[in-house]
Amino acid sequence: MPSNKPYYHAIAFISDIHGNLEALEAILDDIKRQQVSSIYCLGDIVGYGPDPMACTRRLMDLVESKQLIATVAGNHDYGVCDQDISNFSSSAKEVMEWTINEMQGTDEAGYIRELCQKELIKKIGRFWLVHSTLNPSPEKWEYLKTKNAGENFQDRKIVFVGHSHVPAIYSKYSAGKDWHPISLFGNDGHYFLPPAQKTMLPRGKSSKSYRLEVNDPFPTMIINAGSVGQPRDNNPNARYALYITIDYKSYIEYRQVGYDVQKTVDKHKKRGLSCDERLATRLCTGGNTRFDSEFKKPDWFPAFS
Ligand SMILES: [Mn+2]
Repeated sequence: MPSNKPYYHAIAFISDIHGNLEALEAILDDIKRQQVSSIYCLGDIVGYGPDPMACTRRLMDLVESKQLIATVAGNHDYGVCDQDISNFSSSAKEVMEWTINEMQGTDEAGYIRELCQKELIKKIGRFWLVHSTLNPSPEKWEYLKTKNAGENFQDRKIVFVGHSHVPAIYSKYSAGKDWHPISLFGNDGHYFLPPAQKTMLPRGKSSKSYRLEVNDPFPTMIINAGSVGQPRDNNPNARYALYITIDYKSYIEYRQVGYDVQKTVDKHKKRGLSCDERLATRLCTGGNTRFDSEFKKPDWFPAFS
């Protein structure tokens, strides 16, 4: 009997989890609700956040149950492996020393190490995965900029990236004509930033922040999936992206999920590193390291000493 149900297939792209277990769990619950077939991870499982072990273990379990199909390492994962963190900012460095110590000799550290020994660019069908850039080579950990944009488009392929913690879609043939230079932080090209919701959704609630129909059947695009555990686009919700196929149409969908940020902030306070107040503030504001008239300090925000 022919079925009238449309064909539906969804792949989830998650990135920059950064040891934020509450955000990761909230995202994984939403992924379940979206009937996702497989998950790809774009790196930075650890760093900044207070739960590097639990987040790594959660991903190891997803590999075991064949839900997480591919992962590429990020620069913070690399920090755990080769322990060369001289290029890190002072807060990233402080947390990395703590993370290395926390993970020392564990199976979780072994998993991260294994990840760092694998290729930093993965090709899976029409998708390319890389944490930073294809060119210059990924281990330079550069950000997408106008000067390296051209080399990062792979003709008739979709490249998924992370690293900047800012969701964005770049298309080489945006206007169906010439390609335009792109810049992550400038305003000089054809790129799209999904609109930012500036307040946290109630815990466990989720919404679609943007859905783009992919009109070209063989598109040439770069997509930044945004950050699960430390967004930096003034939207504090946990974030990820879906690639959805419904019948003959494909869509890129950005999703945002509210999570128990208070719990994560309390873990920062408990950890007591000198950068923890700054990092906790960042989680509440969606990237800013201080509260102001736009991003007010929540009344539950603890006093850090
Ligand atoms: Mn990162």
